[in-house]
Amino acid sequence: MDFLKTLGIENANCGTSTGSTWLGPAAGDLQSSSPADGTLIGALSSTTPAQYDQVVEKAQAAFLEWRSWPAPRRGDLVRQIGEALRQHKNALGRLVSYEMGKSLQEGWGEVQEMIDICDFAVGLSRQLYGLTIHSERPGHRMYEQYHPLGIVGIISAFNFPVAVWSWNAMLAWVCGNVCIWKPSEKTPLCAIACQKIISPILEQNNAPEGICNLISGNAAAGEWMTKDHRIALVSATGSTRMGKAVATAVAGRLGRSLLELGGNNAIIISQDADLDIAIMGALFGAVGTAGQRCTTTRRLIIHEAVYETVKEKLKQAYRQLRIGNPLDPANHMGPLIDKAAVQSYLDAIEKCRTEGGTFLVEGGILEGSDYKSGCYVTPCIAEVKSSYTIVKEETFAPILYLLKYRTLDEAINIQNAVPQGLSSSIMTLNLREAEQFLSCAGSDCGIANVNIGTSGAEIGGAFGGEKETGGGRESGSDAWKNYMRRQTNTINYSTALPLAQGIRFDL
Ligand code: UN1
Repeated sequence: MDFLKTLGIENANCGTSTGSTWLGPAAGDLQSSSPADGTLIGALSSTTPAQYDQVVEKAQAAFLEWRSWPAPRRGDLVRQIGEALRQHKNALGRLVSYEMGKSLQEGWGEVQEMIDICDFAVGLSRQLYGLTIHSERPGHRMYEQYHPLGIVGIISAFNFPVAVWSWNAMLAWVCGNVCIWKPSEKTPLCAIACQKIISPILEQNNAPEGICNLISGNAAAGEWMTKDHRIALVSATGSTRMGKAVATAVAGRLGRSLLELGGNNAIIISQDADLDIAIMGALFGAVGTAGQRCTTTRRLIIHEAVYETVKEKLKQAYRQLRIGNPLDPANHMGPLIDKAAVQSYLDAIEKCRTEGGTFLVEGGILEGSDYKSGCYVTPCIAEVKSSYTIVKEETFAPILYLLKYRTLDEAINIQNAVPQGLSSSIMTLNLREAEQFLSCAGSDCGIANVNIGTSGAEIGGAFGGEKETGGGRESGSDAWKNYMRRQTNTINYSTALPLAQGIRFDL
């Protein structure tokens, strides 16, 4: 595993860092195994409560200096991080693939997503625009400006072990914040690798120690941040259950949270669809990342006129899938993250069958020497009714549900009739259908696409969703505003003091 050496993490044993400094001693209590082959890749140490306090204090001190750096200078540091990520794209992409289990193509894609957000953030560092507003009073001027918040706590999930952190961190930094990252305990080495890539750049630029912090451990380490009034914003990615706990704790102290939670994404396939595009979009959406993206396609809502044809084409396409070691570029799909995920997949299949679902492509655990980690499963397809409870749940696994519709109104109702609201698509060449889907009476999701699948969003758009997806927006567009506080300024350059609303207050 030459990439472990290239990234300097063969002997990673610390899990807490304030930038270039690693806080010991190393306990080795947190272990990371590859779902690809079951190998123990490394052991590191969970952050202790005392170390957490040290990190927060460093971060607070660093903020006082960092916020006064001109934003374009902060952007230049992010530009250098983007350059370093380009140099490490191969090795870091391999580590993502090995520690998380996604295909190598997707591992590299994830690092590319980090590079893209760096470029985006560099441009932003020369913008961060506010508005000017006309005052009702003579000789007065109004404007609004944006200031950094302070410490941004980032809780990230195993499925995008590096990219989603970078969406948050790169924007937070150019905005003048400092970050504390608590990665998933299932993918800690990816986080350590990022810290090691970035720390020489921090040193070369004399950036204050404490702008780029890492803490490690299980959910408890994340909870410290949600309850800590010193953490101005907690940005959390993960399940709806986790998000509700974060939202409640942060709201209890009137802090800010930014949530990117579960999805239950559907593609509507109309009778006017280009079926080749529809099948490829559905295939990547459903089996890419082994169904472990928040944007994974979980439901296909298919017009009755093309239902049988789509079924046949899907069956054929699924037969051609290659499942195996994610580092082998010939494979489309790797393992699930761990055995608990395999169990959830089996439970969902069982539940679907009990509710009356019929399986068009059967699921199951793959066995044999290539699959010795026990985490490899077969992607499956079931015909269901939208009333089934399992169809309303997000199971982080490659299970695709098929539903039939007659009118577009009915299809849109089915698509919206789940608690989650992240991503959605329609496959149609019919302009009227596409526009109805995109109208306010159409999809209720944060992302709505035409003739592309539900997953694989570009970083330039705001990313996030409605309802139980949490309502947050990260990455592109004006998502940067989440990382800043807005200040309205009114300046009087006249020789009088007129009051707003014409109020008289004379002596
Ligand atoms: C996630 O699964 O948490 O749109 C993020 C996509 C990726 C990001 C997914 N760009 O599928």
